[in-house]
Amino acid sequence: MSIFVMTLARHIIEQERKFPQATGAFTKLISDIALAAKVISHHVNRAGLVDIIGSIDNQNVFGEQQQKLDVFANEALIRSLRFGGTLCAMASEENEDYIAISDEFPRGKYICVFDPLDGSSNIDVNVSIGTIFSIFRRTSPDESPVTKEDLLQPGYSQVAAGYVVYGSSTMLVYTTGTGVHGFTLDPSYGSFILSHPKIKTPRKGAIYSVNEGNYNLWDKNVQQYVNWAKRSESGMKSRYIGSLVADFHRNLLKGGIFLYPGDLKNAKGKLRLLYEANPLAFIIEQAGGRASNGKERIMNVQPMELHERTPLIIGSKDDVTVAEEFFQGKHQG
Ligand code: AHM
Ligand code: MG
Repeated sequence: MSIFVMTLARHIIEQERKFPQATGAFTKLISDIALAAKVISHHVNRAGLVDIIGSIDNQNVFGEQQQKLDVFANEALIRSLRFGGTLCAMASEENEDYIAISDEFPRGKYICVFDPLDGSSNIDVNVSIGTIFSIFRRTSPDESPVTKEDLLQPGYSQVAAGYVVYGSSTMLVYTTGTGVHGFTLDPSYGSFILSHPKIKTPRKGAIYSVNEGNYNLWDKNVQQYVNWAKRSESGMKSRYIGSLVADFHRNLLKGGIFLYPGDLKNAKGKLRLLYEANPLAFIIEQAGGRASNGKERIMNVQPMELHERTPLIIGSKDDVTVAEEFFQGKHQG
C-alpha cells in the first residue's frame, strides 16, 4: 500500500517548479486562500451550533441582505490575503470598490477577485455553499498605483481560478491552465489532499440546472430550450440546488449544463462576470467543457465594471453548444 499523499501545498510547489522564473509568490497566494478556506469551512460546519447564522442589520452595496457568515468569510479572505505580500489588489463581491494593498503592507504582482460565500441564501438550511476565486497578474508597472483597469481584465488573462465547496466534505478545486485538480479537506490533519486529479467533464451530460421559477420572465428562445430539455427525447433530467458552486461541481463531475439566462427583470441575469462566471469558465474549459453568455465565449468578454453581471451557460461541451443554438433561435423547442 502506498503511503504517498499529495497535499495541495506540495501540488502547487510542483506546478510552480515547472516555471524557472517563479518566485514562490504564487504558491504562497494559493496557500493563503486555502488557509482562509479552512477557517471558513470550520465556521460553516459550526453554523448550526452557534448563534452565528441569520441576517444582521446591514445590506451589501446592492441592497441584498448579508448574513453573518458572508461577512465572516469576506473578512477571513481579506485578512489572509492582505498580509500575504503576494497581491497588489483584490476585489470581493461583497465590497463596492476594489481594495488596493496599501504601502504599509508588502505587495506583490497578483490580483485576486472572489465571491467569499456564494449561495448565501442556503446557509441557514444546511445546503452546500462555496467560495470562488480568480487570479490575474497586474498589467500596470509594478511601482505605479493599481488602477481599475488592472482589475477589469478578460477571463482569458486569468493565471489561476478555483472554488471551494463546503458540502458533505470540503473540497478545493483549482486550475492554473494545466488541467483541473480537486483536493478534499482531511479535517483531522487540516490538509487538502489530492482526491480528484486531472478532472475531465463528460463531453455530453444528462443534467440541466436552471431556476425554472423564472420561466415566464425568459424570452422565447430560452423557454424553447428548457421545453426541449424537459422532453424525454432530450435524455435530460433537472437538478437545481440554487448554490452555483454546488450545482457547478456536480455537473463538472457528472456532466451536464448550468444556465442562468437574462430575463425581463434582469437583462444580464444574476451572476457576476468577474467573481463567478470567469473563474468557473476557466475551470470548465480546462476540464474540456465550455462557457458562453449565449453569444460569445465568457472568457472573451471585456469587463466594463467590477460587479458586472452576465448571462451564463456553462458545462459539457455538446450541451452548451445545443443551448447556445436555442438561445440564438436556431431550434424550435
Ligand atoms: P449570491 O452570490 O448572492 O449567493 O447569489 C448567487 C447564487 C448562486 O449561488 C446561485 O446559482 C444563484 O444565486 C441562485 O439564484 P436563484 O435563487 O435566483 O435561482
Ligand atoms: Mg455569488
